[in-house]
Amino acid sequence: MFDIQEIRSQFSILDREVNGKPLVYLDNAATSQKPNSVLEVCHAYYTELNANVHRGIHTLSQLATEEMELSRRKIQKFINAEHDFEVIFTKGTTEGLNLIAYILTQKLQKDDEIIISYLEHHSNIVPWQMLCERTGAKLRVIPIDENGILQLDQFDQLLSEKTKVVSVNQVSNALGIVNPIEEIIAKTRKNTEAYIVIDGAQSAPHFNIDVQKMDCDFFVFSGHKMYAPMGTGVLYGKREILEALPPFHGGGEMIATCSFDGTTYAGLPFKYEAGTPNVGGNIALGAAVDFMNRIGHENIQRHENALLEYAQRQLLEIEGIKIYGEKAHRTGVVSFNLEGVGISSDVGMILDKMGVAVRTGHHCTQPIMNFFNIAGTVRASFAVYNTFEEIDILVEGVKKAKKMLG
Ligand code: C6P
Repeated sequence: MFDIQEIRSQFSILDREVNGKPLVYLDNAATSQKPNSVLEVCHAYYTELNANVHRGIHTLSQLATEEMELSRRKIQKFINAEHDFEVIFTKGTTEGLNLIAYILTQKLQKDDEIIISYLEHHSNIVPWQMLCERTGAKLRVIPIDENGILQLDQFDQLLSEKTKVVSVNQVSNALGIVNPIEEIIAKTRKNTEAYIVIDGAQSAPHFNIDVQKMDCDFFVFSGHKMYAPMGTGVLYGKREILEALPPFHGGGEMIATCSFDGTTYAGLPFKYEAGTPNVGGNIALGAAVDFMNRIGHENIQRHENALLEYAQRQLLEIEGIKIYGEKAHRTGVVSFNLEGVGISSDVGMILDKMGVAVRTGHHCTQPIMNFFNIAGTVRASFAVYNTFEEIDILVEGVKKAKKMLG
């Protein structure tokens, strides 16, 4: 039974008002709200358990370690990784992608190629540009058509024996487009020996993830976009690949032995988890996974897809509205502009006065904005606790903005 009011009752923040109006939170692609069960786990950690992990003989340290490792196993199940030590805690997608680009440095040479797509977040562009600077490799980009859909025939032409990395997102944050990663991965495997990296920042909150079925080498996502605290995230990597590659940060926890003559590294996952981790956050990420499992992926997806379809239908009734990626397969996001309204933030400010939180601007995807020759869009993005009534308020707000600005 999918009971939206019961789900909403788990998020205290949804009861608050903004500018004298009930909060309508539609900025979930930036970060989701956190259910009370997750907040309670954070509170309980700091009031009952707080200690450093993997270091102490004392009881609290051991209990904290057990809880964090339990959370790792929950995440392992959540993404269907083969081993729990293939789950590396990070502080988010950005750190995960930078980590991968850094540890691949020795694997790339001058004129090797890295393929990304036009739909990438800056986090999946800049670390690869930095890797190109370090190695002399070249960045290649899968183009999009006017609907924002990746041109896979062009991808075929980009693939060659020079391709050493293919890194794409499963869902675009700016447009919500679901990319055909199954096809991208199959083509890459067939034609190259490239490492395959999937940015799951916008898919993990919505989809059932199965990294073994997907057959990617790396999968990264952020906890804070899927009901967990800020500063949490996961890097999944295949065992044999992580074992063969060098560490990222050096420091405590990631060593087996350390002397002035040299250091040997710990096994997985600790080799990639230097320093004191975000113990409370990582435990709470496990609670966020529990929250999503209790509702069920199918229910989450069905509800969010219905919201998206409803929002798109209602918004398209407004004359002069343009929805980017309107004809593409999308999830969780509707991104639009109003004819004659040049600045998306003006619309965002009017919506904010009505209690509606959306994101405006380039959404850290300037290449997409340049492609459509715009400075930004208004982006409404959905989570499992959003309602059809909230979409009605959004649409009313957009109509009002059109009247005031158009
Ligand atoms: N997108 C958005 O409003 P971090 O900031 O490390 O948690 O995630 C970075 C990131 C990487 N890839 C994709 C596809 C993303 O959507 C994001 C974050 C947010 O769209 C904040 S810019």
